[in-house]
Amino acid sequence: MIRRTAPSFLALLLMASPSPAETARDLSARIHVDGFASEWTAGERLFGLNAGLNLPEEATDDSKWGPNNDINQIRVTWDAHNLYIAGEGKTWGNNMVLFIDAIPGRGMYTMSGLNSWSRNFTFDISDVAVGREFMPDLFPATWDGNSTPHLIIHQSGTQVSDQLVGGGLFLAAASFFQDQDGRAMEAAIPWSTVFANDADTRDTVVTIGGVRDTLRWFPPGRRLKIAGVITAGGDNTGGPDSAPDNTRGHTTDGNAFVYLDNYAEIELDLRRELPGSPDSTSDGIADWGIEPKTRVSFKYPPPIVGVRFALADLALSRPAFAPDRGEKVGFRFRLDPPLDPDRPLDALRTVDLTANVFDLRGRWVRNLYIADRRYGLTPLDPLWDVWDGRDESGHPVPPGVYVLRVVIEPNLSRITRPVVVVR
Ligand SMILES: [Ca+2]
Ligand SMILES: [Ca+2]
Ligand SMILES: [Ca+2]
Ligand SMILES: [Ca+2]
Repeated sequence: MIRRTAPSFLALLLMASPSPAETARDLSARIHVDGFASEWTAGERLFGLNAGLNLPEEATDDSKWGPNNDINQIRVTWDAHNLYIAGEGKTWGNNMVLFIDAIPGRGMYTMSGLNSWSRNFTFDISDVAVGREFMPDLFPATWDGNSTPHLIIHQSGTQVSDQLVGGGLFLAAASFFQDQDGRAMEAAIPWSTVFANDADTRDTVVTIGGVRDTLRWFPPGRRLKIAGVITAGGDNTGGPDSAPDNTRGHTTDGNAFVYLDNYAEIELDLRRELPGSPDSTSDGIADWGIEPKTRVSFKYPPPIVGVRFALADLALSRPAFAPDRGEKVGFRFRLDPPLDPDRPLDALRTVDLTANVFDLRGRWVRNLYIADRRYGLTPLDPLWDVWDGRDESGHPVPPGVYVLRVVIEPNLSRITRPVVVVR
C-alpha cells in the first residue's frame, strides 16, 4: 500500500518555481509540431552566448545573402519515442536543411549527386578515425512557403529516400514565408527512424516505472551531431549560412561548394532510464530529465569570426637580377595579424593569394599565380614565390624596373616592391 504524505515545505517551493524544460518520457503535450517554435525553451537551444567573445554562438545576420536567408537557431530535445528538432530563421525563396549524424562512421560524405536534394555541400570526413567526422544520416528539409517538410534518409553512397509527411516515419511542419519573423521548421522523428539504418540498434520491450513500452535501444553512450544550413533551391547549388559556422565560411556565389566541417555534438546518454544499474551508467536510452543545452559542445566553438588579413613586409631575395644569366628573384611576405599555431582553428585558416608583375607604366607583364590558396600559418611557397624575369609568353623582359605585386583575394590587401632587371 502506498501512503500519501503531505508535500514538505521544500517540495512546495520546488513545485512553485518554474521548472526548466527537460527531456522526459513523453513531451507530446508540450512540443507541437506546427512550424512555430515558441513553445521551445532556452534550455533546448544549441546556440547561446560565447562568453569569451561576448558574441552569440550563431548570429542572425551572418548570412552571405543577408538576414532574409539566415539560420538563426536550432533547438533539440527528446522523449522516449521521438527526437524533436527545430530550425529557426528565414529562407526567402530558398531552403532550410537540418543535418543529423546519428550513426558513427556511416552516412553521407557529400550532398553532391544525391538522387534527391543534390546540393553543393560536402562534409568533413577527414577525422573519421577518431570519431570526429561529420557524416549525416538523415535531414529534414523545407523550402520557403512549404508547410510539410521532407525527411531525407541516407541509404548508401549518394542514394537517399525522400520521405513525405504522412508516410508514418516522422511528423514535420514549417511556416517560413518570405521575410516574416518567428517562423520555423519543426520535426518529431521517432528514434526508430533516426536509427533506421543502424544495425547496432533494436526495438526492445522494457518496463520502466511500471509501464511497459517498446523503445529503440542503441549502444550506450551515443551522441548526435547536428548542423543546419540555408541552401538555394536548385540542384547543385550552394548556400550562404550554416549553424554552427563552418571554418571556411561561405561566399555570395550561389553555386560555390560549401565545406561543412563543424557541428554541435549532443550527449544523449550519460545515465540510466532502465532499472537495474547505477544512475551514472549509460544504458542505451536517451536520458530523461536533462536540459539538452547542458549536453552541447562543438567541434569548433562558434562563432567562427573570419580574420581579415593584410600583407606586410614584401621582401626580395635580391634587389636586381639578370634573367639572361638564368637568375631569378624570390620573394617573401608576412600576414598580419599573425596566427597562433597552437589554436586548431588557426591551423585551418586559408588565404587566397595572387602575385603578378607590371612594368613601371603599370602595364601587365606576368601572372605568377592567381587566387592560389595557402594556409594562413604557412603562406609562403618558395617554389612558386619566384619570378624568372619572363613575361606571360615566356620571353625574357627588357632590362628596367618592374613592379612585383602580391594581393590577398578577395579583400584586395596588396603590397608592391620594385624589381630591377639587368643584363
Ligand atoms: Ca511548435
Ligand atoms: Ca545565421
Ligand atoms: Ca552561421
Ligand atoms: Ca540513458
